[in-house]
Amino acid sequence: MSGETQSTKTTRPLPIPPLYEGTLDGNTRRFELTAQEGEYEIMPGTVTKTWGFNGPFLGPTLYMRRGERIDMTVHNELPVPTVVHWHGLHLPATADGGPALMFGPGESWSPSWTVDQPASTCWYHPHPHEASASHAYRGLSGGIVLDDGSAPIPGLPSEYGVDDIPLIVRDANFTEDGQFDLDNGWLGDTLIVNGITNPRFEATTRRLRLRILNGSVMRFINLSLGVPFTVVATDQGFLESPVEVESVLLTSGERVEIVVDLEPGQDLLLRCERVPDFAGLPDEETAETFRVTDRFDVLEIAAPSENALTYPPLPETLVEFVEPETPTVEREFRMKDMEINGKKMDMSRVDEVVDHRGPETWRVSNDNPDKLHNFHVHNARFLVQDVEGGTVEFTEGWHDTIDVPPRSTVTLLVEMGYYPDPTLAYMYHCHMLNHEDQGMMGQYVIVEPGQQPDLRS
Ligand SMILES: [Cu+2]
Repeated sequence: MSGETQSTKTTRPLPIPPLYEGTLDGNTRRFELTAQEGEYEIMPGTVTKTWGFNGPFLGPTLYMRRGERIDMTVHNELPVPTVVHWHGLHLPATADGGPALMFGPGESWSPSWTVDQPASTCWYHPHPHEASASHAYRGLSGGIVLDDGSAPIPGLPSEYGVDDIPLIVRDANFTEDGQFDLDNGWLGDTLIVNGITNPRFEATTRRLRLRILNGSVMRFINLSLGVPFTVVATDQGFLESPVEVESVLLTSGERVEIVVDLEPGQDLLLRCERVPDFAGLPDEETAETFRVTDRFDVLEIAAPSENALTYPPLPETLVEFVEPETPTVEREFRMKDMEINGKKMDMSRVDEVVDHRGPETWRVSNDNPDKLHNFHVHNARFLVQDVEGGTVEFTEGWHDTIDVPPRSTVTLLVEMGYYPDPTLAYMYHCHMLNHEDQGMMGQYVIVEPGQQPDLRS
């Protein structure tokens, strides 16, 4: 688990999920995904029964471009109902993949939407009612590279699989015969990157852009390289300016894009280190139950050769920051004991109604002194405006998932996609998927001004 066995362990080349660009027909991009069972060698020499999209484990990285229409078809070849949520995308509720849209074995689901948001790294994973954790745990997740057609940023690596590398990082527990242990808690003692343990990436360039997703069901991952690196994007796209850091904490569901400069002859080791200050938990014992004291090797990065491609410096401004409007509506969300505002998820209940365009202020609290929670809003992006009572490590930029440390209140400026539909809800929830499955989730419905929600039954 910790790095002490590093010199003796066997590495394998980092698998790169295939980039799936779909089929372009005019302005429409068509994708077909099949959720299926399979087998995969996650650990060398051990065959594990897995689930994946268009393959045995994980899924392809989907490429989408702003302004295009997406025609998606998802086939369910699993033995159980599922549905797929496009985490980070702003789209109509009919396409969002909430639990009301579950479809059964042998059935298909064909949502469509128009891509209308800035460039970012998003992802997709199942969102079935009370079963999201087990679907994601078995391997149903994949990345989304969203391109907004802007001019390339000088010095920013962008060749997929060469210098622009997706990393899906997650943990798991295995039974003695090498199968996913679904009965032994959701925090595992094995770290998996792009589907395998102990990966190694042979760099051929002097700079890498790593698009990192914490695809864990529950685990917080605190990443460090032993050298400073540069954050260029959070969940919902580029920062206004690059930020140099020593480490970055991702709660489950969060993404970050980092730029790493490599020196010939100097291999690097991406590591998951202990989360500082027990992530806000009161003591080491509680911290151990959430496994934020664990340490793992994540990825060996082999240095490039002397004549490898070099890059110009990153610009001081990555994107122009457009100041959002002033919010006119304020809402409060208190997370405690697997409930939000004292209620567990009820698919027939509308918790919040949004009847306007423009941003809102959401004050999100974690009222459990001894439990970790984070918070994800579907069909939205938000800025962190204030944190009281705790520390959120990286507050710059646009997010869709954020740490809400014990006893803290995080104030967010939330911009939702405005797609009025009184019949279907969007979700907000703790993205520690076992908490979500236990009911720590609520529903909001977007309507025209004056309209009432009328959920389909
Ligand atoms: Cu939680």
